[in-house]
Amino acid sequence: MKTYTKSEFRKVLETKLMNKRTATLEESTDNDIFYAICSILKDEINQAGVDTRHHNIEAKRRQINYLSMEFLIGRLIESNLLNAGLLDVCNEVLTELGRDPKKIYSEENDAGLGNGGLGRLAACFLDSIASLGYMGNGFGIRYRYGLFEQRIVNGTQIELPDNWLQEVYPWETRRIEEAVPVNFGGQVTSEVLEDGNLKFTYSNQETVLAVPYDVGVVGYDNDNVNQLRLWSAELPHDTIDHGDNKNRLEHMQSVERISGFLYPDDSTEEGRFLRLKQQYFLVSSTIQTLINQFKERYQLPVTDFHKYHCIQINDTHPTFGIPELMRILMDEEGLGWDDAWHITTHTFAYTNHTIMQEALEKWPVYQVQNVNPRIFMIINEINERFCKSVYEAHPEMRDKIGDLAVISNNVVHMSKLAIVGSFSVNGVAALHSEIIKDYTFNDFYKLTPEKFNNKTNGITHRRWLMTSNPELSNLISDTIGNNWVKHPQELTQLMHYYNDDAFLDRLAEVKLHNKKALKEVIYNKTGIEVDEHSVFDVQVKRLHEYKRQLLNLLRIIYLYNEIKRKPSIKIQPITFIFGAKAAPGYHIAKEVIKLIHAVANVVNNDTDVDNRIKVVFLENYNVTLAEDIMPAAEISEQISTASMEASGTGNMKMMMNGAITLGTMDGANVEIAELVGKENIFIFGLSSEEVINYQLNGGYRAEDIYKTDSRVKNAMDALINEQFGRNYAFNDLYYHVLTNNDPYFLLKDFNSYVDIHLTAMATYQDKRKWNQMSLTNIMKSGQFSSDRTIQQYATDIWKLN
Ligand code: 26Q
Repeated sequence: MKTYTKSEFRKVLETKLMNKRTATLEESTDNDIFYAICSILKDEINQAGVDTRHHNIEAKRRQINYLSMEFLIGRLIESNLLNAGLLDVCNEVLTELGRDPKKIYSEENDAGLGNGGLGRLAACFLDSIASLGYMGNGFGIRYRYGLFEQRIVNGTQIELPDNWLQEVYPWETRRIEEAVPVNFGGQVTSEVLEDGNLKFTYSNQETVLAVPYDVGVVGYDNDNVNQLRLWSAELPHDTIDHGDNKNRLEHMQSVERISGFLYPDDSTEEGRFLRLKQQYFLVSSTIQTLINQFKERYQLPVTDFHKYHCIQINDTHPTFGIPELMRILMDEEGLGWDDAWHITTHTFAYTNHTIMQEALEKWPVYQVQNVNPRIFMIINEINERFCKSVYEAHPEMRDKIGDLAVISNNVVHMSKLAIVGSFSVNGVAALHSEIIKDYTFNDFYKLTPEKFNNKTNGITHRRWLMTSNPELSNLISDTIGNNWVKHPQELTQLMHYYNDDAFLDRLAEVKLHNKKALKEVIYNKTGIEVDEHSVFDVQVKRLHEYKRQLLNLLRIIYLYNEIKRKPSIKIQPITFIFGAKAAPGYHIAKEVIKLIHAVANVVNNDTDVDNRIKVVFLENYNVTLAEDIMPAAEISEQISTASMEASGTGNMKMMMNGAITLGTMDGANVEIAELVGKENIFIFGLSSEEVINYQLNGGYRAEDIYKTDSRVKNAMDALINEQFGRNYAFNDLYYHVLTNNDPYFLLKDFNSYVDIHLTAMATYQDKRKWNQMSLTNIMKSGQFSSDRTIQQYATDIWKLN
């Protein structure tokens, strides 16, 4: 991509302002300048994107296609500037013009097309795929409304629509000429042809037009530009409505609802027909496109498709891609079942992100039939052939066929379909991948052990260190040079500074600087004044029972009551920072948000506490807010019930920014602990084995702990004794824990949590030691760059090398 001197950049900026916004530099608003910069970038991205495409087609490169219902990409301006090599020059020019670059970049709306970890992972992966120079495109949905905007009113979560497209989205290009029809519903009939084969005909289907909007994905310093293709649903122009205009308008609206909004639910199975339609909409439009492009661009027979394509499905949400590819290969390309099945099962690879039974997707047969009856027929056939093959080839597994079946009790089990139709099944952290093999999908593992593998998640260090924490990034480069930028594992070079007091002091200064910046953010958003010298203890993630924000609160309540008991007690000042959205229908999660606010209200204003503890809830936690929080974190709360968090990625973001993890041996925490060593992490609580054993044996007796342990009882009783709210405000939480026998082991882990917290606070008193721990975490975090993760996918699964 082009490089610019400062004067060149200033000049092109002026030209863009004039042409696009009819404004001079002097009179232009931040918004004008933002769009002008985007336009400069987009010219570069478009050119490099075309060159990339030509080169890829010419070389007939093998490609990875990442299908995901979520892409939580956040703002793109800084990461695009960085990757295009223009961030420094742009910052300098803006500063010289007397403009604040940060303010200008904050003109961009977050593209919040995801719920949490899974969607953000997809975004990090795209960045790494492009930055490693691979040919790999993302496919998702251009939701008109992204994940809801959270407001807190009187301590209660209110959901507002996320109107991210209100202003022009500068990064997308609509490509109506590449729109494809997606067919829903209707009937299927079959006839026997002369050659004995069956021909299927569809009738009465509803056709929806899938219109692509492409967003360039810029690789770091390599001129490689891939695409994120987001599909939008429209009524085909030639649709005839037998009726009046009002009818047509309603029809149009019902079609556009398909890409209308992202389902804000990652906890419970939402039996919603529209969500299912969205899933088919994504895979049908994408796979039609891949087949068409392959034939057109590579001029090869469709039977070679799998030699040039891998399709990675991000959890089971795009699993209908498997029967959809079968449908296209058989009904449209005329292949027989066996050839189509060979191609399909050599194309798809499935990533699992959860082992929680209630989060494994299951759809009633009639709903799948309604979405597309031909797709259901194919799933049914896949199931029958699969069960038959187990019966014949694995007599020892015959009594397991009922558990293995893709369809049982009139329900389609998406994970089973995904496993049967894929050549690779991976978990997202070492522990999680073992649990999948040993428990969740153990029967499948016995049948096809070679499919199962681990790919521990990662995060892009370009966004989560270089652009979000420039102070730390610069300190690192000043110290060890900038080799680490392209080889993040080289961060280990920092180990030579482990005993360098001057360096450790600078590290501490950077943290303090970032804490002051977050203090500002907190004050502006909440009016709460926090002490930048207090420990910043952070738990930011979706609100879920298994993530145990409630355990964090019970610990805060315990500390508070200790202070009340003896106000003169010596304690390390702490700021507890929360950020979390709750699914709108998730009552208990919303109660926890209320409790956070109730506790904050009491603790922050109690004169006995004397500002030594502050509790802060930052509303509308999203990617942009995370970029302010991560650099300032000192303690990273990763306290899920062991075995339940598949990986976690916030843990990696905070580690990379020098926070110390305080957590359970769950998900990727296990690998963090292994890397940094026991001395550089605070681990507590039950092990995953212990949790699973309790679960297999009907749980433990929560009542007993509650009755016999006074620390537990005191903390729990605060929920019902009106300490934090009148009229039994938190009865629901209290009874939810006790009458359900505490399925997330809050009470069981409470004491070890309180104890490890005290250990951490004692450790904090030794500043030098703490800085060394922080340094150790930073220097080992290169392992969690998504570049490492993508390298492993590319080599082991996608075979791109
Ligand atoms: C399914 C059906 C209907 C409606 C919604 C859903 C749905 C939506 C989103 C189910 C699950 C999700 C999201 C799951 C998720 O974010 N999982 C997280 O993935 C991360 C990346 O691998 C892990 O680090 C986290 O541990 C895991 O919880």
